[in-house]
Amino acid sequence: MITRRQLLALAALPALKAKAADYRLTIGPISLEIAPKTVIKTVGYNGTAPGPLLRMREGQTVTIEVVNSTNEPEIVHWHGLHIPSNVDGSLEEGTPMIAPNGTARYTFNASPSGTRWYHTHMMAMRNLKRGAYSGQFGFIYIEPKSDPGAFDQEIFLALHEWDPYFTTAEDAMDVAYKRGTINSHCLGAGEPVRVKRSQRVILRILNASATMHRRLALAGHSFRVVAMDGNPVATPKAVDILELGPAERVDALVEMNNPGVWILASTDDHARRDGLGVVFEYAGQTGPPQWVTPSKEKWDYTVFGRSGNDVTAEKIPLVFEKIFAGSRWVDKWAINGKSWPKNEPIWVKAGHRYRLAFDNRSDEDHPVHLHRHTFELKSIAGVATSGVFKDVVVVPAKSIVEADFVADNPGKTLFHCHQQMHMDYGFMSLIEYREP
Ligand SMILES: [Cu+2]
Repeated sequence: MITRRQLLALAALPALKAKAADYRLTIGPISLEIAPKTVIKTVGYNGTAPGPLLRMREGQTVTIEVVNSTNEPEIVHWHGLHIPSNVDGSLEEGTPMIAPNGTARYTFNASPSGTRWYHTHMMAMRNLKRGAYSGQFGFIYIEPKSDPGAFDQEIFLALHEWDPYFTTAEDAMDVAYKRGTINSHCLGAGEPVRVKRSQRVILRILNASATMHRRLALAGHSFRVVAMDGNPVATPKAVDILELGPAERVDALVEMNNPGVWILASTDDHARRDGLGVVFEYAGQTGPPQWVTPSKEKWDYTVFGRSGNDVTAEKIPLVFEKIFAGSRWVDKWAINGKSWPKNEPIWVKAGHRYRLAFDNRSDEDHPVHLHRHTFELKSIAGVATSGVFKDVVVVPAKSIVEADFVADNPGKTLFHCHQQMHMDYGFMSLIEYREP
């Protein structure tokens, strides 16, 4: 006979058992043959790079189990999601690190919809095998509740470079790379993207570079930009060139109306020769892939927005400056005169709207990233705009960009430059919510 007490205990058992993870990522050493006889040895997710595409539905509660099979501490950041600090994947916000050979579980609500991604959030400093220099990156796509989009084929393309090395070309230390890939192969080494005439193809492009800004063209075609950093833009527009700083994403529709074998690649000749490209092949077409020298079209975020800006917000000035650390040494970076971790947090109040005024006084462009929130571009070098929502924005050298965000996700929030060397050397600050 089973007692009532035993019966209750049995009934409670399934509830006690942890929910099975929806996704599992294993961080471990990988060998990636990016071109014949060119094997990159790095660290990646599930044996490859990019890691698996994690597709989820908007609003779905997802659990991701991450196994760290390396001998180094690791952490995974879910880039572009509005999730709590303890699962966002940043040590600075208080997410626990994953111990060497340890396991972590991240449970969160998949939001907002669109092209997101995941990547390691470790510092690399002078170790070019760590952080964003490694193969630890992959796409997340969060399906919107409505509007599945009108397209015939969906292609995810991630840009990355390999074999990084230090250079001292311009006085201070910088990083350069021997090879580049789109997805896991150099231009011409992998399978082409196969398309058919009259198809509408959506390209979801991610610049997963640790440090490089990229311009891309697809010979014989133009891109209709429909979303940036996963968020639909106010004014979708056709352009010849896409420009993406580190961590930026662009979703672009391409009308396959020009049969042939074409190259989508970096507009930079060196980068293209080093492999940063991929072939697009129409069904039934053969011959060597064609490249066409692209136009010099200027990249301008504001063309995808609405002109003008009629909202007001409390201004937070953020001045970016380079601190020369000496010849043949890595420069340091400061926000409002102080480098991480010596700077005070930026204090905000829940529910308030803030205008981040990025004042870049340095001679380099910076892809600055706000965790756990989305901002709306409000002005680019004096030109007022609205309707472009992002989580990374490139602030060009010697210029001012303004972006608004609503403090609607309490908890420690990291703000930093996504250029790995800039982040590692001081270009970082925490935003914290003041108690009401
Ligand atoms: Cu930077």
